[in-house]
Amino acid sequence: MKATARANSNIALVKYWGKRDEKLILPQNSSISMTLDKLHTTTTIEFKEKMKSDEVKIDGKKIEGMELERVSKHLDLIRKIKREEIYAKVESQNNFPKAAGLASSASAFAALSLAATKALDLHLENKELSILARQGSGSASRSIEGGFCEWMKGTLSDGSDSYAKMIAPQDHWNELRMIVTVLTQKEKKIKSRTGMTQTVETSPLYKTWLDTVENDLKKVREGIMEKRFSQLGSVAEMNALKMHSTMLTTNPPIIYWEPETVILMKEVLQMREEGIECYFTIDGGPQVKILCLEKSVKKIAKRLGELKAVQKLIECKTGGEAKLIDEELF
Ligand code: 2P0
Repeated sequence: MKATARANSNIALVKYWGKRDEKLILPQNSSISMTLDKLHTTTTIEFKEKMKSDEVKIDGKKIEGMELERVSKHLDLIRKIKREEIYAKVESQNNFPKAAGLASSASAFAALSLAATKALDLHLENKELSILARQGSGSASRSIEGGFCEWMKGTLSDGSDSYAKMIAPQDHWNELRMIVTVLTQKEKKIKSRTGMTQTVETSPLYKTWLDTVENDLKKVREGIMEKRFSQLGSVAEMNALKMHSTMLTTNPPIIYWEPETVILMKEVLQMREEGIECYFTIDGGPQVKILCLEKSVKKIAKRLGELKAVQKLIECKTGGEAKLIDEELF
């Protein structure tokens, strides 16, 4: 009744922003992501007959309140499949700062879903695992499979057709890189979940987001499949800017950027003007992720290294699927 899983984080190239069903976590639009090989969550879980409730540690710290409730609710879904009321001890370790806009909930709920179902001897296919992970955190649906994934929004009200599938494998595009910059490690003030609801309800630009996202999906899918870097990068960058435009225009406004974020965005535009081809993307936090090809990594890293704003750089390639591992956290 014990298992350990490791799942990689993923960064969306066409973003998920807004739900049509908050309980089942069904999105307003489909999204496409790149799995990252260097950012991951490892989770060990053990179900024990004698426990009266779940006990969860994240990065060495016991969690309580709403955070614990969110994990327990997810485990309830798994207990329901198993039809057994049995609680668990969980330990989870991220190799990157939690809640800093590096998508920790994606890798976390993917690893938890895989480890918990294995520990209870439930053998779920990737599709079912993605549906399960989605209900913990939408973006987690895209961290079950590796490579490039598309989370199809689906149309059914029970969510059974809303899951992510791999559209290109890990080794599809070996030259592609995503450089993750860590600019500040402050925890963000507005959770994605709250931000999304507020955006759907109040941003006058949200309709434009939905009207244009299908075309972005088509272009990004094509950019990945045909390895057209300029197409992929420019559409992904514009998609991130459009998402942030919907955030900025909510009531009250949501600004995930810090001054350092803008410095980085401008640096990317400047490098591009000088012929170093790269594009940025930004999620629900201040960090900037830079999409580029292997041949430009050194030049870009040198430029970023000269900026005071940058605390850390993590050079990522496409990562693999979530998997069970032998190394246990306890
Ligand atoms: C994404 N983000 O596609 C988008 C872009 C942030 C910006 O998915 O409420 O933590 O748990 O479904 O998955 C972050 O949202 O939100 C996210 P919930 P989640 O990666």
